[in-house]
Amino acid sequence: MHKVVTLSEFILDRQSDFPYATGELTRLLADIGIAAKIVNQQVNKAGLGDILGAHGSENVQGEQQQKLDVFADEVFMQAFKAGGQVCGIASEEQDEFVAFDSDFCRDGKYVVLFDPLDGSSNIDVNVSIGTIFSIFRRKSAPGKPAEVRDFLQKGTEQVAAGYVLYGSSTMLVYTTGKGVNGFTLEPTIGEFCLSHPDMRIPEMGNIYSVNEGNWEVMSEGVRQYVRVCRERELRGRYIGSLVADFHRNLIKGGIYIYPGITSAPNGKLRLLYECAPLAMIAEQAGGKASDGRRRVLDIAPDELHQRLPYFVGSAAMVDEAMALVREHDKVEI
Ligand code: AHM
Ligand code: MG
Repeated sequence: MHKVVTLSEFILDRQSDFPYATGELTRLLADIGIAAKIVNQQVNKAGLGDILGAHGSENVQGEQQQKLDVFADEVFMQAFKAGGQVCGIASEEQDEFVAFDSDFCRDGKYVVLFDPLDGSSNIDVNVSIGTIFSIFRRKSAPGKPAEVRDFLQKGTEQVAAGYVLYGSSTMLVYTTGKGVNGFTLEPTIGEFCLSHPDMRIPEMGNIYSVNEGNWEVMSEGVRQYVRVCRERELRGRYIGSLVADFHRNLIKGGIYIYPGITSAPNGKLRLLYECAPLAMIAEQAGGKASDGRRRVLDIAPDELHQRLPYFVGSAAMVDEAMALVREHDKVEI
């Protein structure tokens, strides 16, 4: 029998990757693993909400059923608040960043930006959803409340990034800039176990993921690339949950595209807690991520909830899409 390596063991073993590490990032990553397990438990019984509610007995506090994305937001936020390594967070669910005001948290070295439950329109129909997170070292001085500049950092500054996929099994995939590793939750022991060590995305894949319902409102460059994919008879696969589409393409090879469209020239996805963290994972696995002109990780954010067109996945596919976008969409570089 192989030795099973749990997430906590793995994180501890890797602490020495950071010569000056004091264990804070290690603890922070471990806290993310715990929050993920709590959210997973609720996600797995999402469909039971009404049944249990009707019986009235299961919700012991007699509380109203909470929306799962709000629940996930609170679970992750509380985990970061309780850990003491994080001085503030920003979340898709909250308009402004939150600076944690206890003395304990003000000393925290890190900020976390996250999308607590991405693809939430898929919750009610039992389709995979995910959590995405991005961790930066703060810019402001420790001991003071977090400031907006702590959050508006380029993707290249991320110290760690990852996602949790609540799918047919639950996985946590993360990077600290030294490759990508994936862990699968083993429900019988309640632990994430290393299942996908050193993940690499194939240079070229045969999957393209784009909402072709947007065909009429996407740019000619993107259409040209989609035509190339169709001519090659690649597989069109679009779940509508970024984490799930990204994860499949990471393993099998492929490209995910959410382009700018007429009504939303910057597309739909958010730079800081959707695009940049997955771009770090993609690059660490040998892939690429671009907004059509620029490497996503080089983009300096202007605001917390900034959106951008997104092309991510196998390096050769992203390059080819970029070449067509440059040729047909007359973008300035
Ligand atoms: P959300 O953050 O509101 O859940 O939106 C993000 C999701 C992604 O997971 C998914 O890839 C995309 O929106 C799907 O959008 P569309 O339905 O426009 O194709
Ligand atoms: Mg989202």
